Amino acid sequence: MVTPTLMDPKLFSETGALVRPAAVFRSFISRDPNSNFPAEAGRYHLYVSYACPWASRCLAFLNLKGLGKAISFTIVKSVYERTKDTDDHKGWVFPASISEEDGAQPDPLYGAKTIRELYELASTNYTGRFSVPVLWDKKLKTIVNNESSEIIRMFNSEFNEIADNPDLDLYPLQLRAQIDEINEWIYNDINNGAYKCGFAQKQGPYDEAVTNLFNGLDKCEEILSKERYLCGDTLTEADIRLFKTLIRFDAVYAVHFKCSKKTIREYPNLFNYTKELYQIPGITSSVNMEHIRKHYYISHTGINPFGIIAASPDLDFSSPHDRDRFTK
Ligand SMILES: N[C@@H](CCC(=O)N[C@@H](CS)C(=O)NCC(=O)O)C(=O)O
Repeated sequence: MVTPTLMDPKLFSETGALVRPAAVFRSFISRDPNSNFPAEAGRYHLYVSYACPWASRCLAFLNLKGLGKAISFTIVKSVYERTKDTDDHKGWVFPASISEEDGAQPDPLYGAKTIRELYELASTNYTGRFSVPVLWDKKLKTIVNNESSEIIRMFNSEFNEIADNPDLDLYPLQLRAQIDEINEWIYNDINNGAYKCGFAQKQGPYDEAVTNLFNGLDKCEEILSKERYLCGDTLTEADIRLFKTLIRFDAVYAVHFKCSKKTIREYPNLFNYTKELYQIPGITSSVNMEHIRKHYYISHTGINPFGIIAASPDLDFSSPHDRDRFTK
């Protein structure tokens, strides 16, 4: 059986709207040493793509929390390739050597050629998507979790005894309700909203998605005109989640996904906020614009059949931003 990708017709409702399937591996790593998956240095490995907004937010958390020594990671190649000779599935693959593509690395654990192989190693009867991120347990040789919203929570709170940056809390108790509420509409209207625009198969669902997307961005612009971050003066998980969409927006989503009403650089607060977040070192190193641009324009053959990579706008996210104006 060939596992679906986002281009698969089964992932669309009868109205032609994209319906993103839920991740399958949902175990939790815990700080409790007696749990099934205790937080231990050297035990877990993160497989990610720089191109994928969901996977690369895990990498940002790993960097920000200072977990680089405790949790190893590997970056896949930017563009989907055939994953088996015997069927037509295309998905994430590893390079054969470190020199094949800048930023991508061979699988150091099993010499796997594809992410699919890892799913098949973890489960013999798996029928879901072969998606990244994959949080792998080297000891039990299995996937702990492949849902980024849960992986970032584990990185935030469960590894503090071995993290270099244990005091950074991106999901603080007093802001949890507010973060959850913001995440909900930002995910639906903006993070996944851009995908709903890009993969819509009928005009109606596209029109609805693009309206909701720009209403959502207008709402963020309004919040960020009054506050430094989405939840006030504290950087939180909600900001990292929004950032991963904003950094892709002008170079990819505006063109490739037809998110064309406005660019992020036309929103003064959103643009300066994107620059501020980009300039935080753990976030900078989670962004690779080459992988991002190549992935979307070349891998999504259903919406860009000739694989032409659109010219990049002239954007410098390293240039000065104005967000210090909120410093008290
Ligand atoms: N629920 C997942 C979604 C991850 C996801 O959709 N990843 C995409 C890349 S952006 C993927 O790996 N797709 C491969 C496929 O569909 O075959 C998460 O947030 O972790």
